[in-house]
Amino acid sequence: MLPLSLSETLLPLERPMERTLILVKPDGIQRGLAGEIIARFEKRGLKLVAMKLLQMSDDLAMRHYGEHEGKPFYETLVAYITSGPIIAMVWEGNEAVAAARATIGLTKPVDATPGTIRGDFGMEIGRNLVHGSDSDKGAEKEIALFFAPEEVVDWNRDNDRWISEA
Ligand code: IDP
Ligand code: MG
Repeated sequence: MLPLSLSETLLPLERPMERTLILVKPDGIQRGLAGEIIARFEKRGLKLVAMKLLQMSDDLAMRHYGEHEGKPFYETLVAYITSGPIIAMVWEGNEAVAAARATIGLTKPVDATPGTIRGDFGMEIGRNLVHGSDSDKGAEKEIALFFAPEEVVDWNRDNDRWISEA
């Protein structure tokens, strides 16, 4: 196979890339697992386009987890997610939502496959370390809760052609 020409390597990707919101939850930060968790997404081939450390307010937590309002675990979920600092990130890539959720593993860590973040580091559903958007539409809404448009950086990764065929 011919090597890619220089002009091809410098062309921005034409395929629309999906974005997903990832949170390292307070237990991930408290346990010193933030670097390990971030490395999983980075090594997978997702591209980091936004990141910040913050402590979520009740208001932000209720907006982020609005779909769970009324469920028995809602109040404890809001208390958990606001209990300490989190790292919020936007990762980009082909089918980024599905790729990130596969990397994260099932909601209940005991059921999560070893090799996933929750399967390697988690024991209980109420301490499952990381959040990932569950759809493209959901990701768009969630990203807007945490980041202003100008905080999401559009950049070309030099080795993209070794991660993506497009
Ligand atoms: P997900 O994080 O895998 O998308 P969701 O069903 O959207 O899972 O639930 C959001 C979060 O709510 C979970 O990650 C977990 O922290 C918490 N949660 C979900 N179900 C329960 C439960 O039954 N007990 C306690 N916490 C729960
Ligand atoms: Mg969810």
